[in-house]
Amino acid sequence: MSKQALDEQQLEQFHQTGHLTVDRLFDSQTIQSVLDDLVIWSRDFLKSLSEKERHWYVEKSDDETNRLRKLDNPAFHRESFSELGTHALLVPLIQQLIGSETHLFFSQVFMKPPGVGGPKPIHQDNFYFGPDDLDATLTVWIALDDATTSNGCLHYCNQHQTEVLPHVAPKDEPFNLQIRGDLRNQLDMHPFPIKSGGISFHHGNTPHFSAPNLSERPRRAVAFHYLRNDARLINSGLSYDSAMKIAVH
Ligand SMILES: O=C(O)CCC(=O)C(=O)O
Repeated sequence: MSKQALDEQQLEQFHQTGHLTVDRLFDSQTIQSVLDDLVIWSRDFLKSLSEKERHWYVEKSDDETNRLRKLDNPAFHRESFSELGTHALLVPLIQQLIGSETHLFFSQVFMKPPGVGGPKPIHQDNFYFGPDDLDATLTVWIALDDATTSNGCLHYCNQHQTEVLPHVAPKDEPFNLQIRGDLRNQLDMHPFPIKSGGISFHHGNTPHFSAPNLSERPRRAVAFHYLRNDARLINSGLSYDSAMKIAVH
């Protein structure tokens, strides 16, 4: 395994735009073993859900199969994901972007089943996390399938944001926090397609969204969220269980 480092141009791009795409960091064998585990976990998880939980985790659709929209804390629950989030190819890049002493505090698998995978509205992760230092969080989004403009790749604003903007959520969808309408209309958003095994890094202040999956192909991805060890989440929109922290070396 040859170690990689981000070059000056990549670091500059991250600091200017708030995001950076790195193609094919992980090979197809590594990604396939994560996907195999995801299929098993998803099946078991769907069976275990109560009616109330289904509202949070399952896409609205008439199709009774394969409708899970997300899974929380994969890095805590599944070894395949904790290995990916602390992988020797990834850790040096995280350290270059936010510092050498960090931990993984939360992770999520985002799934967009073909045809029914819904949008993730425009938001800044730091609104959810509420860190005391806005530069201390980093999201590492790894494409498990090719993410394209038709199956719901991420869209980013290319202008680094120094502030966290006000967010609102629809009454029946507290998980869908989004930047207030008048403010989101001023943001210039662009799609960033990425192949399976590629990584999209984003700063916690970077506005991003994903569109619905209108294609016949799944779009699955895992997002790992890291925090510098000297920072604290003091004003979080959701609660994060500190017992689920994973050290990153
Ligand atoms: O994968 C998606 O559709 C949304 C991802 C996201 O919002 C995030 O990683 O912060």
